[in-house]
Amino acid sequence: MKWSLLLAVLVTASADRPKRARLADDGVFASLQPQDSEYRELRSLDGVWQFRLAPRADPERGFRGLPMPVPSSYNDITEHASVRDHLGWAWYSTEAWVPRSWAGQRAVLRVGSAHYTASVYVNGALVVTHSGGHLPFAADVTDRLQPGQANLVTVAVNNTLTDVTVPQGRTVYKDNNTNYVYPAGYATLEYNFDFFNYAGIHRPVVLYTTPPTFIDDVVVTTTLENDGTATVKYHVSTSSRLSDDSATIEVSLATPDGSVMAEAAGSTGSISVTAPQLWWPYLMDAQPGRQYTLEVRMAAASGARDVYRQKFGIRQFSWNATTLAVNGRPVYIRGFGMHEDSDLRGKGLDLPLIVKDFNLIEWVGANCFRTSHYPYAEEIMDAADARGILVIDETPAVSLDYSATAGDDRLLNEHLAALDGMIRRDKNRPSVFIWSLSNEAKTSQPEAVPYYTRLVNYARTLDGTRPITAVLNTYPDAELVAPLIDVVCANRYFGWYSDTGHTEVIELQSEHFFTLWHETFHKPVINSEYGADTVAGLHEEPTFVFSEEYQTQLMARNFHAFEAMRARGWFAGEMIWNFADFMTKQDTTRVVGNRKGIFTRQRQPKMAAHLLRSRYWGLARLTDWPDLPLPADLMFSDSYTALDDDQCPAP
Ligand code: BDP
Repeated sequence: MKWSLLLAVLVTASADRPKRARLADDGVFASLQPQDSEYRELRSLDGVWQFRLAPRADPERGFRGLPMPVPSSYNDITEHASVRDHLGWAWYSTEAWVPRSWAGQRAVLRVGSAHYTASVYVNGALVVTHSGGHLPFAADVTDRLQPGQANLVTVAVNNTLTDVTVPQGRTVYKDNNTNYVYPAGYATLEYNFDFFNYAGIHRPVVLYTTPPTFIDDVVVTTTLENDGTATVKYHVSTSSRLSDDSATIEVSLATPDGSVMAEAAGSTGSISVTAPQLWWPYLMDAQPGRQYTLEVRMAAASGARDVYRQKFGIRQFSWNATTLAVNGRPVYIRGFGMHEDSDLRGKGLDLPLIVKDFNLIEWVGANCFRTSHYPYAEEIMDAADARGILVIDETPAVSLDYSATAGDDRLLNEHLAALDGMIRRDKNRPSVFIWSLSNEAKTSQPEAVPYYTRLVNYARTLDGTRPITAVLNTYPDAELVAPLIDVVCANRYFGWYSDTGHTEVIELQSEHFFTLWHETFHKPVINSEYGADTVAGLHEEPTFVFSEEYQTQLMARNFHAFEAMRARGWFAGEMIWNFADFMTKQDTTRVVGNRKGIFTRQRQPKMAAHLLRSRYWGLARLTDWPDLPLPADLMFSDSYTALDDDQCPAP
């Protein structure tokens, strides 16, 4: 490893460190997922990179060279609390061999995500800066890469959060505290959101080629017609490094089993599909997640050729004041709030974990999750598309307080950029059902109205085919943003954060609260979070907080209310918090993380998982598929879909 070159980068970096640049300024469009094709070559740079932390007081000096896996959060990989709790810049580097055959091609370096601010250098030259974790960014590195030799790739990431990052946080300097004594310059990062601020290169890093003139973006939308056919509309954009190269486009459409059924020419077009094989959610059809492929072929006057294969599903979402529907059939959400989180890798991409999580989602019989509280990896979204799991796709705007930035648009601009990146990245995904603008922002403050008006309008200009939500934790009488959105998602922890220990009030309170949401705003209402921290293996009967019995009892009480409201037609779904236990900052209210998982952090079921499984399968049978055979090993009957007082007696 050329440490001398890395140190040179470290030294120049402080001078040349970007202030803050939008992707459009110095990056390239990163929304098309990189793929190999007959005209493109994709190389993974994942592996063990060299890693150094920069001391906060002296960011030019890296120290402590360590091996570090990419992708992964760096926090839990070493034995040092100073790495776990590091605040500021961290430097990664690796060498990437580039074959001679890449000469004459356009080359792109793409980072799936890095948290929070990142600066990327190739052979010591800055090629792109990006702020915001959870979304991809890329740079055209054609002029920086040296084909036929090893190239030094350096990525600096900084986990510092401020009042104008999304999410927000702040560096608190404590050495002038009058009550406690601290070392000089002592500071910590403080934030209000309830998950660990993991940092590092979280998703794959790739180098890929395209021809000099290339396919830059593909947008596909589908509508179902009254005569049973479907219309597939597409739009292809191309770009060129050459000054005046013109390109022509041809497309062919392949069915889910791979047979080509239609051809068309032109960068914009519309294809009619008879007897479409619709994309359905899991347990709504025997074959959920069916996807077509639009093969896009480009031929340029210069002789350049490019091919990109875009998957999509033929399906249509609709919504009104009470109901959400897929392909004209009402859908009731049986879901989860989740996190990208696991032992050792933190928020780093982990394929065994992804496949296991989807196996568990299917095992439980869920049909939806929310990407709480940030857009998830493309590999997770691919699995949702393929397995028919609906997704509420959420920006990283968790617990925002925009009143702190009144009169300053930087926070809104950062939020808009994240929304833009998320919608552009995920627009073609059949699984993405609802766009969520934020989680638990201060939506009863007057500043919320102009702020959210901008967000909602922007989201609607990018995509008019899906409803919009913002996940709320206010009360209906104080809420100001709900009139702007299509679906009310509300979080509320009856029997946990209020009336702790008293499950007997849940049914009454839940029914009252969610009914008020519907009566006030006349929109479909989803309970987007409810739950209880539960230490796996802790048992208490009669129930006591933190025991497995308490979690299941709290759920059963909620199910009573959900059933009553579901019968009224406007209650559109339930999403338990959380799929699995997850890490948080150290806190007196968290016993090594948030324990509201139905599964442990290692993905083993708590008692609650079996209960939820019986409810979700029972619901699937009631709402979507009357003859659905229930799994033979289901532990309970599907009684929680048809509760009566004997099954859940009052105390
Ligand atoms: C909700 C938040 C979520 C938390 C949860 C909890 O949306 O991020 O983890 O509370 O306290 O308010 O468990």
